[in-house]
Amino acid sequence: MEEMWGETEVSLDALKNGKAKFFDESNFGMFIHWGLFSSLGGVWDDKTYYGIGEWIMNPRMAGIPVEDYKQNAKNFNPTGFDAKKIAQLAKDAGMKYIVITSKHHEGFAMFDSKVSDFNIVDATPFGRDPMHELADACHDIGLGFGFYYSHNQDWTAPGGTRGPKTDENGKEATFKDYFYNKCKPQVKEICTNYGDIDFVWFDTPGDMPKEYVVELADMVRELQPKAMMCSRVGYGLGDYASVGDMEVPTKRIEGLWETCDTNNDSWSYAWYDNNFKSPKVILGRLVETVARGGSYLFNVGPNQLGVVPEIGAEFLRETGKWLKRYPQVVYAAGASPWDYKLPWGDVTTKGNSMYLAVSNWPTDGKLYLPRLKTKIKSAKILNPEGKNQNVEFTQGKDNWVTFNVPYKAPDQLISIIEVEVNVNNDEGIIA
Ligand code: H79
Repeated sequence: MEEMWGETEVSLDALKNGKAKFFDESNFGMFIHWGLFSSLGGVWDDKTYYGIGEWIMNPRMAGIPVEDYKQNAKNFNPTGFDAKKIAQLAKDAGMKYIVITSKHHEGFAMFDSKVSDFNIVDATPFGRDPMHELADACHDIGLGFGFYYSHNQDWTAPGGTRGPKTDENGKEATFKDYFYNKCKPQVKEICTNYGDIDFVWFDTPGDMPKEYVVELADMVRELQPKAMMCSRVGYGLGDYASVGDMEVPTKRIEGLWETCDTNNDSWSYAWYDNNFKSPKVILGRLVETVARGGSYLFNVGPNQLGVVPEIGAEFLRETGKWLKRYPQVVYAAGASPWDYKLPWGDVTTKGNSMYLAVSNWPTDGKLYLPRLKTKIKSAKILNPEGKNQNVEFTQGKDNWVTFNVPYKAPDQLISIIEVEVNVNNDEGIIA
């Protein structure tokens, strides 16, 4: 976990007071990066900039002047945006919640803001509040919902980190000006106007002064007591830790945490970015994250019309079909008894069961488990049609287990062998 993403220390209150239960058991959510940058799709002035699309304004990419960037809002008319369809996609994918960018570093509010008119309702021909539509769609369909908000960086607001150093009148602007004129009042809006929200996802606290972070976090707690706050708020004030962008940790991490990953290489839509993760890769990374003890927040980037690119959407639906076959492997599942990934895949647990999620099915009919400290009662290949198949095994003196498995992988994506053991996994390490 890298420092730049903010703190990884979190308080344990959320677990103690029970508000973490939904997050803890979900294990799979949808992240959505959508903003004014989506209208550019990686292109400025007829030139394509490779990288993460939402950073196009930055000097290391196109270096777009603030005024030019703001003018572009006139061209943003995402008439294809359909909140219900996106919520349905998340549901079909087997995701349990959605977190969407209400304002990214560019400073453009994707919601109806009375605080700054650089927002989707006032500055574009679109004139709708898509955050409202999505919040409602999630509530209706039974998904959790939350907002991403870039609280420190704001590249277009006077005084925001990496933003203009003066205001419209040429007067010097400080971070304090930005904080009280825009950041705090906008966070108040997203925490007031969209009903109960489940997540508030801040990002890149950098060296934002602690007093402001505390003030912001206190306000969120007061307005949305049930919302889970991501550790990237800074100074250890979050409810759950967020590890580095696109990082699936290689070692077990205790406590509540989440990894955020994206469906291709960019977070926001970029026309050239077709490097979509296949259902097998998505599922592999999801299972690996759960096996290390965490939750997987998987991103899609709707385009200039507000539509999720179809290849990514289709891959998510396939992912969801697998999760319907083996829901027990992911939802409310615990970490692997092993601290690391195994050669053929990974392991999740629940009660007296271990789920061996086999991505690389062995070609020689033998699957090994290293040093298991408890006796195995039974092992079976899970079959979605209900025809589970018992698996023969031997448990050697050195506690290595050998399973005799068929030569052909039972599932084209990831096959599951359920292993019943004597010890309840929730009560202690068994490997
Ligand atoms: O919202 C996503 C990213 O935009 C955000 N976090 C995730 C969830 C993020 N904020 N900061 N960073 C990521 C660090 C980004 C650094 C870089 Fe770059 C952006 C490296 C490559 C692109 C700036 C532009 C430095 C080189 C080019």
